[in-house]
Amino acid sequence: MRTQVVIVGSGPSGLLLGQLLANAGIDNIILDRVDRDYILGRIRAGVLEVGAVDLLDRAGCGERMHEEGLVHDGFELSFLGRRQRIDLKGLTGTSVMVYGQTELTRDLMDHRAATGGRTIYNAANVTPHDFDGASPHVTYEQDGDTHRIDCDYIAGCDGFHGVCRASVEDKGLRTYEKVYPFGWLGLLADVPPVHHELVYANHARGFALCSQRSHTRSRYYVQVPLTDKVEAWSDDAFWDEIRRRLPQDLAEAMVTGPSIEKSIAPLRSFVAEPLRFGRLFLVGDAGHIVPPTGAKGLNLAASDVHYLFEGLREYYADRKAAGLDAYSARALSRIWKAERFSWSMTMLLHRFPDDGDFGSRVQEAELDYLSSSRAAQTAMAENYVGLPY
Ligand code: RFL
Ligand code: PHB
Repeated sequence: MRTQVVIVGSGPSGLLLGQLLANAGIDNIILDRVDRDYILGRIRAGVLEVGAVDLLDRAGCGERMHEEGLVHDGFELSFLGRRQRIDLKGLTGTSVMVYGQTELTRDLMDHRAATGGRTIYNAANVTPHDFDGASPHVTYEQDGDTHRIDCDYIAGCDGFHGVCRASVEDKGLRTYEKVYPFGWLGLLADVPPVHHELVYANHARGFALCSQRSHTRSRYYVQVPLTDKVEAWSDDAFWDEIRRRLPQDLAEAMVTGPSIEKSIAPLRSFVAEPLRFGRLFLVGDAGHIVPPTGAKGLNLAASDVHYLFEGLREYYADRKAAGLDAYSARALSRIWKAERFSWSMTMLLHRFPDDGDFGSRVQEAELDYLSSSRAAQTAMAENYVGLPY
């Protein structure tokens, strides 16, 4: 087989890139090691920046998001029993869109299927070859046969545990990493959200987040030790714990119900540099991870896709490589700012076992300062709604 761009990974970055390329007349094939239902079973992000919303529109896949997504003009911080609203719209003129990654992925998959895009699921042992030489190609195995796809470029959209970054580890890749000493236990339930906006809670028992997917579906999280096992958390234990971490009025208003999904995710900050090795590009989680506190993971995947798509489009339209040459530096400049923001939100809102009471008091002072300073709120709001592409 031959195509212009092989995309490894059928998550949000691979699908978004594939659709933008297809719309621009650039042929591409997506390979994933698992199948569509497995990918759609993963419950992940829920907040889209305006840049990600625009990109989904440009891909031609934004219709359901605009119908069913919820536009949020602000969010709340809670601490010491108090609640402080961050007025995103008032401070920045911009809002965010609450729309689940699962739904966005489904929209992209359906559109790709309807427009005849080629996706190969259950492709085993996907391997990129000769991307620093003259004949880049990707091999994979399926039904006992090995297949080969020749191409011009390879987009590594295969997530944190993918093969693309692994294949450049001995080629001058540099990595930066911070692992946090706790995880998030998340619960999804068909109950109305406790509040119409998201609430991020700093509490002596640990962080909590009240998020949502719709007016009837809620997504809640609590900080837990990494040693906790999800099987040991009953739904009742979860509901009791999150209520303890919220101000009394919210705790009393919370509607509980059986979970649809429950899982524990570790928190990590990670950046790989550079993001280009010859004709191979790293995109989204393949190149970087943020802790979910700032809701930036999916949004960074979208900005990477934007930069890479612009480079590829320019290359195929005008045979100019300037955009592709600039991809790594442009993407990393935005990535590091989102890394900084996600790290600072994580440090502000979680209990760190080694930081003791001093750490808690410093957090409280910062939250108190935020409550009284429009400048501090503006800085937080600007980063939360997303820095410009
Ligand atoms: P994805 O979504 O991980 O998709 C990668 C795809 O590549 C496939 N793949 C391979 N295919 C072929 N060969 C291989 N060797 C392959 N290895 C992997 C995988 O099957 C998969 O389909 O990466 P992408 O597209 O870059 O998208 C990034 C986002 O998914 C990610 O940034 C966010 O979901 C991060 N994230 C969250 N972000 C938020 O903003 N808010 C959240 O609440 C939030 N929760 C989460 C998350 C990420 C999690 N992970 C990665 C464990 C919760 C979890 C559990
Ligand atoms: C979510 O709804 O899953 C979500 C929202 C905001 C975050 C993290 C996760 O910061």
